[in-house]
Amino acid sequence: MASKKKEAEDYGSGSIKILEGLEAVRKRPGMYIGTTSAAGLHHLVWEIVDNSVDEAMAGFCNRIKVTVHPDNSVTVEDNGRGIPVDKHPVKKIPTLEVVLTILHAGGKFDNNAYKVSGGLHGVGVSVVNALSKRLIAQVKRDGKIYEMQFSRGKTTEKMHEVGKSKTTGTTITFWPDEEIFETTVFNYDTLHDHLQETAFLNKNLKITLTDERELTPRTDEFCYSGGIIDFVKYLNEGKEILPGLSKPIYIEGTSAADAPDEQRGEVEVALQWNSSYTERTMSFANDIYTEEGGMHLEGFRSALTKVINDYGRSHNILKEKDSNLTGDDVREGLTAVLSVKLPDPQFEGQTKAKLGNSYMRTLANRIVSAGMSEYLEEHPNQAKEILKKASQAAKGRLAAQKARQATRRKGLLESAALPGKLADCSVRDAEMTELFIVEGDSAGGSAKMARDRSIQAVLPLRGKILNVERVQEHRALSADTITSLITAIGTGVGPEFNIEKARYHKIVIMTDADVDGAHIRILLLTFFYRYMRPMIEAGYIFVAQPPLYQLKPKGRKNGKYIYTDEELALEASKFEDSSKYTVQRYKGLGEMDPEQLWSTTMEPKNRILLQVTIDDAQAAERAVSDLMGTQVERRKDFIQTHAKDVRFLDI
Ligand code: 0RA
Repeated sequence: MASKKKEAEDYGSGSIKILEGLEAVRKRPGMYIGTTSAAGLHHLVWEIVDNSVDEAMAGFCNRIKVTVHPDNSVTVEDNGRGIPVDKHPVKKIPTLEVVLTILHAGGKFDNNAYKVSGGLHGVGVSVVNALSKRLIAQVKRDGKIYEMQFSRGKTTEKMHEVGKSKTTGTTITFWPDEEIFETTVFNYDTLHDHLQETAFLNKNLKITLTDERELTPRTDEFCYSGGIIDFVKYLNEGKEILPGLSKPIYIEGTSAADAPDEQRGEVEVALQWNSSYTERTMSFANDIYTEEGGMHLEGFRSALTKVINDYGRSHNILKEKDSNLTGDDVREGLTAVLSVKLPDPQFEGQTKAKLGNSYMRTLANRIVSAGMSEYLEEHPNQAKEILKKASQAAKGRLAAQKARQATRRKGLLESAALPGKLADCSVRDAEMTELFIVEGDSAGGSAKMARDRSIQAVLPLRGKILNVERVQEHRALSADTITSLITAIGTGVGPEFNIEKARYHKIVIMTDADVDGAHIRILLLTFFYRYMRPMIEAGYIFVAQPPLYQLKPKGRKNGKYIYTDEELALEASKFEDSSKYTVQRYKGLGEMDPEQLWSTTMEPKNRILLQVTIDDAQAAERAVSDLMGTQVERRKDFIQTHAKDVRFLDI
């Protein structure tokens, strides 16, 4: 009797502590999930999925299903061992309850070497519980199905049996709390990209994503038998691969068998060069994307540079007179995925996305050096191609240096050397001024007449601008359209880039509403993305939205401007007598007179500008190279999806 009473008391005081813990999460959600914006909302899904991935890494799970339901709840189901349900030796309540209600109780129970959930965001499933207005956990284990329910972290149904099962696994369904989150609507693309990445990083793990919010549910399934090799192939899709390298190079290795626990780790990397001039290396530690790089990346890079130089020298491809290839030279056109696993990752840096464990530099360096020199020795033809590509990069680098020096010298000599076609504004305060980049001389003429010349400058571009994705820097920097753009904007590019020198804080791309206009817009965005990315990040780049139609009652001079096809359809559905209206379609900016161009597209109080942002550098980078590929569809996609994301009413 006495001992039973004691147990009940323990349980009681324990629960109070539990509630205090989860109450803290609700009071300061930002401390646990970073933000309560859309990013924080999706974080809830990553938290649960990471736990399932840990089961997979430990070898007990090979399938994860994520489902978004019509009421914006999410179910994550896995076929792992199932969260233990027996009484917790210390807390004296079911372990399932401990995992869901005690902060940081996530994975303290097993000795799985490497964990995603212990990493950057490893705040535990209990945080998801605290931030959900409702959560149901089901566990299949020991032949039975157990269930437990919660609301805002508080138990609403104690653990009980709800059925029998021959299999094992965990299923968690949660309803994010509107009291906490700015939005509770999940974004399919965000889920898609993250889960696909997780599948690439965990060979043979099958992850399905289903969206039941659509009339016909959308499903994607990700499962890659090649792991990061498939990841690299995917990143290089649509690109021209260096001859002989259609199979990515793959290198893997682990720490020595006698390494102490705190120096243990695994390194794997897949790499493949394409004919472009940009590098795309993604690095991960315990499946967490290390956007800021870190020790593992440093080790990989220094090994790659040294091994390629050594091979070039010893095989007399690099001659005595040649200087060494730089890191940038050997990485030109490289696509690589580097993935390391370690027991206790330290994440540092501004966004805590930089791996700090210094032994990882040594380990990655040793493994990549050994693997890469072996590869080069065994594949002389591929080695020759890689050296050729890097040597061309070195030549290009020297030429670009000269070209940049030339533009700088020009700038010094003729300090007012603005491009001749630029109609500049009179106000000099960049914060107030705008530069309209306009397609073609005739639209340029209209825009020059239409503008408010005190704060609006106009730069007409003749013809298509160069596709900077396809040429080396020195060629881009010697093309007229590009140099006039750079001088007009004033920031310079490359090492000389300085956003403080921007002559305008709004750069507005204004092109026709047709295919050519879309193409020019994409080329300009690519230019800004590759050469002036901080301008996008600062929110300085915009896309103008001219009207597509004018709807006029017959016999009248003025009508209503229509900006989208949806808007036109909506208007048309209200016509009582369609013969009383005419619809004029504007194909180009040139069809509008200056007055119309001003009032519909340029006048600050009426116009709609789309602000171009990069909130997801990864998606943007892929989109930019996609749209330079051959598929017109993808280009259209970029403009449509990205332009929509950045809709911005400028009043
Ligand atoms: C604690 C201990 C063990 C597994 C788990 C938690 C676990 C958590 C989640 C969350 C989602 N899916 C999960 N699967 C497992 C180890 C279990 C054991 O030793 O049997």
